[in-house]
Amino acid sequence: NKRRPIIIANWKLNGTTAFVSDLLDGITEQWFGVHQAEVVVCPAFIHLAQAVNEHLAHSNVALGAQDCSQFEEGAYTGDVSAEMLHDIGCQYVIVGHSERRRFYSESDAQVAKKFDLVHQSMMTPILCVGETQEQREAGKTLDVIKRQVGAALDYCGVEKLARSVVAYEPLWAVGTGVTATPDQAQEVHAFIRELLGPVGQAVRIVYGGSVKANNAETLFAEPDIDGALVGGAALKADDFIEICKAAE
Ligand code: G2H
Repeated sequence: NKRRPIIIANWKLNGTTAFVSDLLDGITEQWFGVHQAEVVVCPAFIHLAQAVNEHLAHSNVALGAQDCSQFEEGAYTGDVSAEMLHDIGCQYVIVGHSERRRFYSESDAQVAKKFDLVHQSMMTPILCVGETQEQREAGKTLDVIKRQVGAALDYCGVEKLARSVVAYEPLWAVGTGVTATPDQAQEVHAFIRELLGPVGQAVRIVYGGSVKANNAETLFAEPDIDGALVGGAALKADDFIEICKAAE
């Protein structure tokens, strides 16, 4: 396929300014070894400006945020809008991460609004979908995926999906050390591509959930896995760069 691989680092709730400097130094120093994959880093909101100013302004590493407000602006204390993220230099925003859905009860409708606002602000959303262990065991995996992708499709239309990244993150594999097998992931990735119809061929669908340097290559060998959303293993530059190289 002709889709360019994309590897996204989701740093979650980690780091200090010193940690962010060291990690970005490590990534940019080893960057010459990554030839093909597009690489995105998603620090916490408060470290975004630092990442742009100290490191990313002069590199090919793209910047993403881990979330954004479902509102455009106004009296929503604590929120950060898509427009603010664009203004500071973000190109990507993760929406609907399983941790947002799980710990903050984000609904499909809220995720769809965020997805739309990211587009309106000229950035690319990374739409996360995935089933729980119970849903998988009950044979409901594809129904759940269809509902989650369908919410964004119904609200925003297929043209916006065509200009997005989708991340499949089975909840039972997120931060647990258990990775979906390449077959399990491939089945869901192919299903998502099918849901998107003809435009699906151009959409990058990445896998997330305990991706490590030692399992990345077999995942990326699957025809519908176009990269990864990496949490824990993205907190060390060496490990993260290994994963980026595995996508070449
Ligand atoms: C899934 C993933 C990145 P981890 O949340 O979003 O994290 O690689 O630690 O499972």
